[in-house]
Amino acid sequence: MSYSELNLEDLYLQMQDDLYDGLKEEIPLQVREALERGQSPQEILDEGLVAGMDIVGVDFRDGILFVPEVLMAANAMKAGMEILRPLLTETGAQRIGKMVVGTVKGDIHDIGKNLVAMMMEGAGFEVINLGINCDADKFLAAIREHEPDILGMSALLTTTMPYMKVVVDTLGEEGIRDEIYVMVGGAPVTENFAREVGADAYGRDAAVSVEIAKSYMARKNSEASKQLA
Ligand code: B1M
Repeated sequence: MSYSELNLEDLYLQMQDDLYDGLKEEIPLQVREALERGQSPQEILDEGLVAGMDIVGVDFRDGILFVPEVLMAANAMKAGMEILRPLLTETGAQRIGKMVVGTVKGDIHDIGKNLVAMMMEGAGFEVINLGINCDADKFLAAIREHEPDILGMSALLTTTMPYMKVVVDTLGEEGIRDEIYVMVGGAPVTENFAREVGADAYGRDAAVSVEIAKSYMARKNSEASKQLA
């Protein structure tokens, strides 16, 4: 189908509908159409892909959709994100820091975490994306190997979010907690919860996470230059 005849509002509604129906061949066509009309990647994410996934989330919660359908919707969303990936990651921004990011143990949700990773890359961070179901040992090994400035953890389930504390505590036991800035995020995570698990910051969404990470790097660099002076 050609989407050029739809007005912008209908194009986004179609994108939401097709994401809901898991039509992963259609989503990239619609994303390209929106880009051709001058829409920014952020607008396409917010108005089309994330808005569609929000509807999926509500119907999943209410027992109208089940895991197989939600998985198809997730794959359709990923197909759209693949079109946006180069636009979000290749901005030519100067390297400003390094981040290790992963979804915690027991949790396989990765769409939001991948979005955070892409936007961090676009802002100039080198990102080591550990994937899903990461235990404390995996985070620890990656921190030792890559020596990042920031550790990002994602959790989408109320049953897996407490694992963030296990990771933070492990960093403490290993004596490296003070060497790394810990950010946590994911739908059930809150500012209070972030404090409770001993994280340094809560990233409400990908854009906010990027801003928090950038201001942390600015503080870190200015402290380092004060010490040199
Ligand atoms: Co899941 N699931 N799911 N699921 N799923 C939720 C999370 C749920 C809220 C749905 C619901 O009931 N309404 C519910 C959790 C309820 C709860 O814990 N209270 C739920 C459930 C119950 C489950 C299963 C247990 C279902 C079952 O098997 N019976 C199961 C668990 C599997 C497991 O992990 N062990 C399950 C499985 C799945 C799928 C595999 C089918 C699929 C995941 C596919 C994938 O990710 N590859 C899936 C999906 C897609 C969802 C919903 C519908 C959508 C999640 C999503 O991708 N959102 C979700 C409903 C919802 O969240 N409302 C749901 C879009 C994404 C862009 O947003 O991930 O929030 P989000 O990320 C945002 C911010 O949160 C933030 O920035 C992102 C971008 O702005 N952020 C960070 C995220 N991580 C960050 C890290 C940071 C900073 C910011 O670090 C610095």
